[in-house]
Amino acid sequence: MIKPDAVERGLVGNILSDISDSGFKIKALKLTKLSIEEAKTFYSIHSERPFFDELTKYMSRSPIVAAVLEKSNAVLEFRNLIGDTDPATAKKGTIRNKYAISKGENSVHGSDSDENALIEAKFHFSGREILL
Ligand code: DAT
Ligand code: MG
Repeated sequence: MIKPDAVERGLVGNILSDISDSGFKIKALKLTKLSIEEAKTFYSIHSERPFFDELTKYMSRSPIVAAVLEKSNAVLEFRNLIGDTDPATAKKGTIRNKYAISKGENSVHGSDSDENALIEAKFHFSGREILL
């Protein structure tokens, strides 16, 4: 996902360009908006964390861009491209280093496993919206 802070600042083109330049193929793509309930479902793994309320309010405040990306070793490769959760420690040249505002408003989401990538792809897209 390209998160609200980045969509709000007109960074969708820059971020998709970084993603393509890093060799990812786009298999599904849409601009949409999460309701507070959808944000709570998407981030349910973090429901007991102190930042959950802040996180779900932020993720539902304005549009996001959802995408399914393909590359060999995609989960790890994408996490390398986006960098650490906190832009202050994200490596130079990573998307979060370049664009993120803070640990909370960090511009992009990446799945943390192949299993969760499939769950998250199905959360955002119907079968016919994902190109095989
Ligand atoms: P990541 O997005 O790098 O996988 P995560 O899964 O630990 O990070 O947390 C999910 C999101 O929750 C993260 O992108 C931003 C928010 N978040 C995490 N830790 C936070 C904190 N200490 N304060 C505020 N927001 C936080
Ligand atoms: Mg995570």
